[in-house]
Amino acid sequence: MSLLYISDAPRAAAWARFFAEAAPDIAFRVWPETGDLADIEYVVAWQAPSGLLASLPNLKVLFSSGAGVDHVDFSAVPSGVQVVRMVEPGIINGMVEYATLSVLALHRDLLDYLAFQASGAWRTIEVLPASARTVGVMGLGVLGQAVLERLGAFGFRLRGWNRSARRIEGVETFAGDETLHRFLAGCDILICLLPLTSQTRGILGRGLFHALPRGASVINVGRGGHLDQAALIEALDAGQLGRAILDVTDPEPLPADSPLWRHPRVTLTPHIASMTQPETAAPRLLENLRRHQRGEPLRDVVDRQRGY
Ligand code: OXD
Repeated sequence: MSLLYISDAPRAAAWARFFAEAAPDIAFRVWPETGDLADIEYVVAWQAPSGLLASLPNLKVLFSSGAGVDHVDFSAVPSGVQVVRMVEPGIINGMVEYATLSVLALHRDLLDYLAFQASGAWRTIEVLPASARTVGVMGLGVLGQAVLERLGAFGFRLRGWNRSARRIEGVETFAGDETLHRFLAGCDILICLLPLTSQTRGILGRGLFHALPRGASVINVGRGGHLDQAALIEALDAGQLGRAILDVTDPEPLPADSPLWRHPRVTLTPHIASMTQPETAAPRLLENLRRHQRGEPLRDVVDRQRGY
């Protein structure tokens, strides 16, 4: 029985070291050194080379090496194969750090102060307590909940929106499309942590921006496909939105001629908010794989119908 790992060489080396020590019974293969294709029961990949999965007669589980699975072509994954998202402490901590960094930068007007400094201006903006601001998170999965928990420690008022109902202590939660505008109406800072599906594509668009209080800011750490870029620029230029912090764009990398690069109220980072960390991801994946071997249900399985 073997596991095929598909990624870059430095990551592969870290994963291989872990498996050699913690699971010597599993043959750890690194693409393209597959060994006998019939031996492969597990694949770990961001994107498997086209046609590969169908050529593995005994494949049982495809583990995504990232939290999102919108890049997976489900039509190329044989129907009996389960797909599992990567949910591991390294990804969660990275996202909590990035969301906290962004919310505090907006809350404490850091981006304005960087601009004041660049123009040599000694200017102050009234300092508000965290309790005067409401932060709303769209998408209340593991990442969204971890972000809310950390932000709560600063004293922000918290809201969350999710397709299905969730109860989270200290957070005013909303469920389903019919509550979206009520949720948005109270958010000074909005964080998008939704999965990208046909229902959420373009959700950060004109209607949503106008449902936010005037001057609200948006942080997108979901996917570039959630955002209507033209609507964002229009809302920023009209003053409807204060600022946008974007870690993801569509396409990636962002083309050099995109107006987002130079917009004075857009802050961009190149999809680095959070990354799978081999030290924490490999043990987590092995634990899940062992569950599968024992015939127990896998954790973090993707519902193909829903797409997340
Ligand atoms: C992920 C990502 O899905 O890095 O893990 O975006």
